[in-house]
Amino acid sequence: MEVVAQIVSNQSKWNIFRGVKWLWTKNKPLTVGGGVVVAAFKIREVIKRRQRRLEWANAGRDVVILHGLGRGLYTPSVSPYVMKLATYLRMANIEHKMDFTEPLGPKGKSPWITINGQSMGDSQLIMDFLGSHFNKDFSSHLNDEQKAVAWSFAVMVDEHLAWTLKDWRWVRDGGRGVILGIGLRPSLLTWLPMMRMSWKQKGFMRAQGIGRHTHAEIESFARRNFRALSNYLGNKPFLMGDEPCEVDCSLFGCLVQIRYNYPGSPYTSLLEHDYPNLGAYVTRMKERLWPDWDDCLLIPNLHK
Ligand SMILES: N[C@@H](CCC(=O)N[C@@H](CS)C(=O)NCC(=O)O)C(=O)O
Repeated sequence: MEVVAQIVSNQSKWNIFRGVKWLWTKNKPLTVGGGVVVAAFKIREVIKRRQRRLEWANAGRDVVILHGLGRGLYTPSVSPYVMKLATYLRMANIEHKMDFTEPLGPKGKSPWITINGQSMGDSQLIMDFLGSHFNKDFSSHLNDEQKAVAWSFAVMVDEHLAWTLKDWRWVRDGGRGVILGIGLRPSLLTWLPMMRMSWKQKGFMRAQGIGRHTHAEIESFARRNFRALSNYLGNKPFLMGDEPCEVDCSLFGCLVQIRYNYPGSPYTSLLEHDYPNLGAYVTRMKERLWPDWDDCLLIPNLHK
């Protein structure tokens, strides 16, 4: 996937270079003027980045800054992985602040964190790190077999279900749900970056493998995941029993996107009608860990 991202970014750099070369042959003063403006913007951005880093480094001992993508109108973030980590921070009662100014971190992905001046990427690695740093283990009461099940479900949700859902979000829906979710109106101005993002995601999905299947095949995988999750959850309040644990953060992060940010998708009704225990689970997790949900939205309390 890194290779695809590299090709995409090299391609756009090459296009910019060709554009500048063309402008230089047509109008040199305009090219120089444009260059000065771009340089001024870049320098301003570098200064701002430095200031932000300094601010994050001084946030306080052991205060986590969670950097994430897309504060939404309906969910605190439109990213399942950001919701996963934000939910974990709440479950572990770790002091944290959200930041949406620099969503992509050291691994070029969202979320990432800054803690005590150090940055770190990947929701799972971050959770593992925070768990040992703050001495939190929500799965300690599980036996080895249950731990194996919990880990398998976490991997299924993060590395399979989430990818099947990307097919709806970025390919079938072309990013429309995301545009609406972050409070923008579908227009030429919003469609162009979304088309670029959608194209980029298609490349990732092809490299991962899921993007080589038909929509129907991908949807059947997703439905199989939902069935397995619903069957395993049964009448339990949380996936592994009476109390939420780490795997619930992954599951909630994914399912909550379906409930709020997948308008028109076949998955929304699946959650509410076919597997109502999963729908009730989302509500339960939200009430338990996000009592201030409405305050965390892009426009606080808009839907109250
Ligand atoms: N394994 C990573 C996955 C993170 C991920 O894929 N994040 C998406 C947002 S939902 C992202 O950063 N997408 C931007 C991109 O791929 O360029 C994690 O768990 O943190």
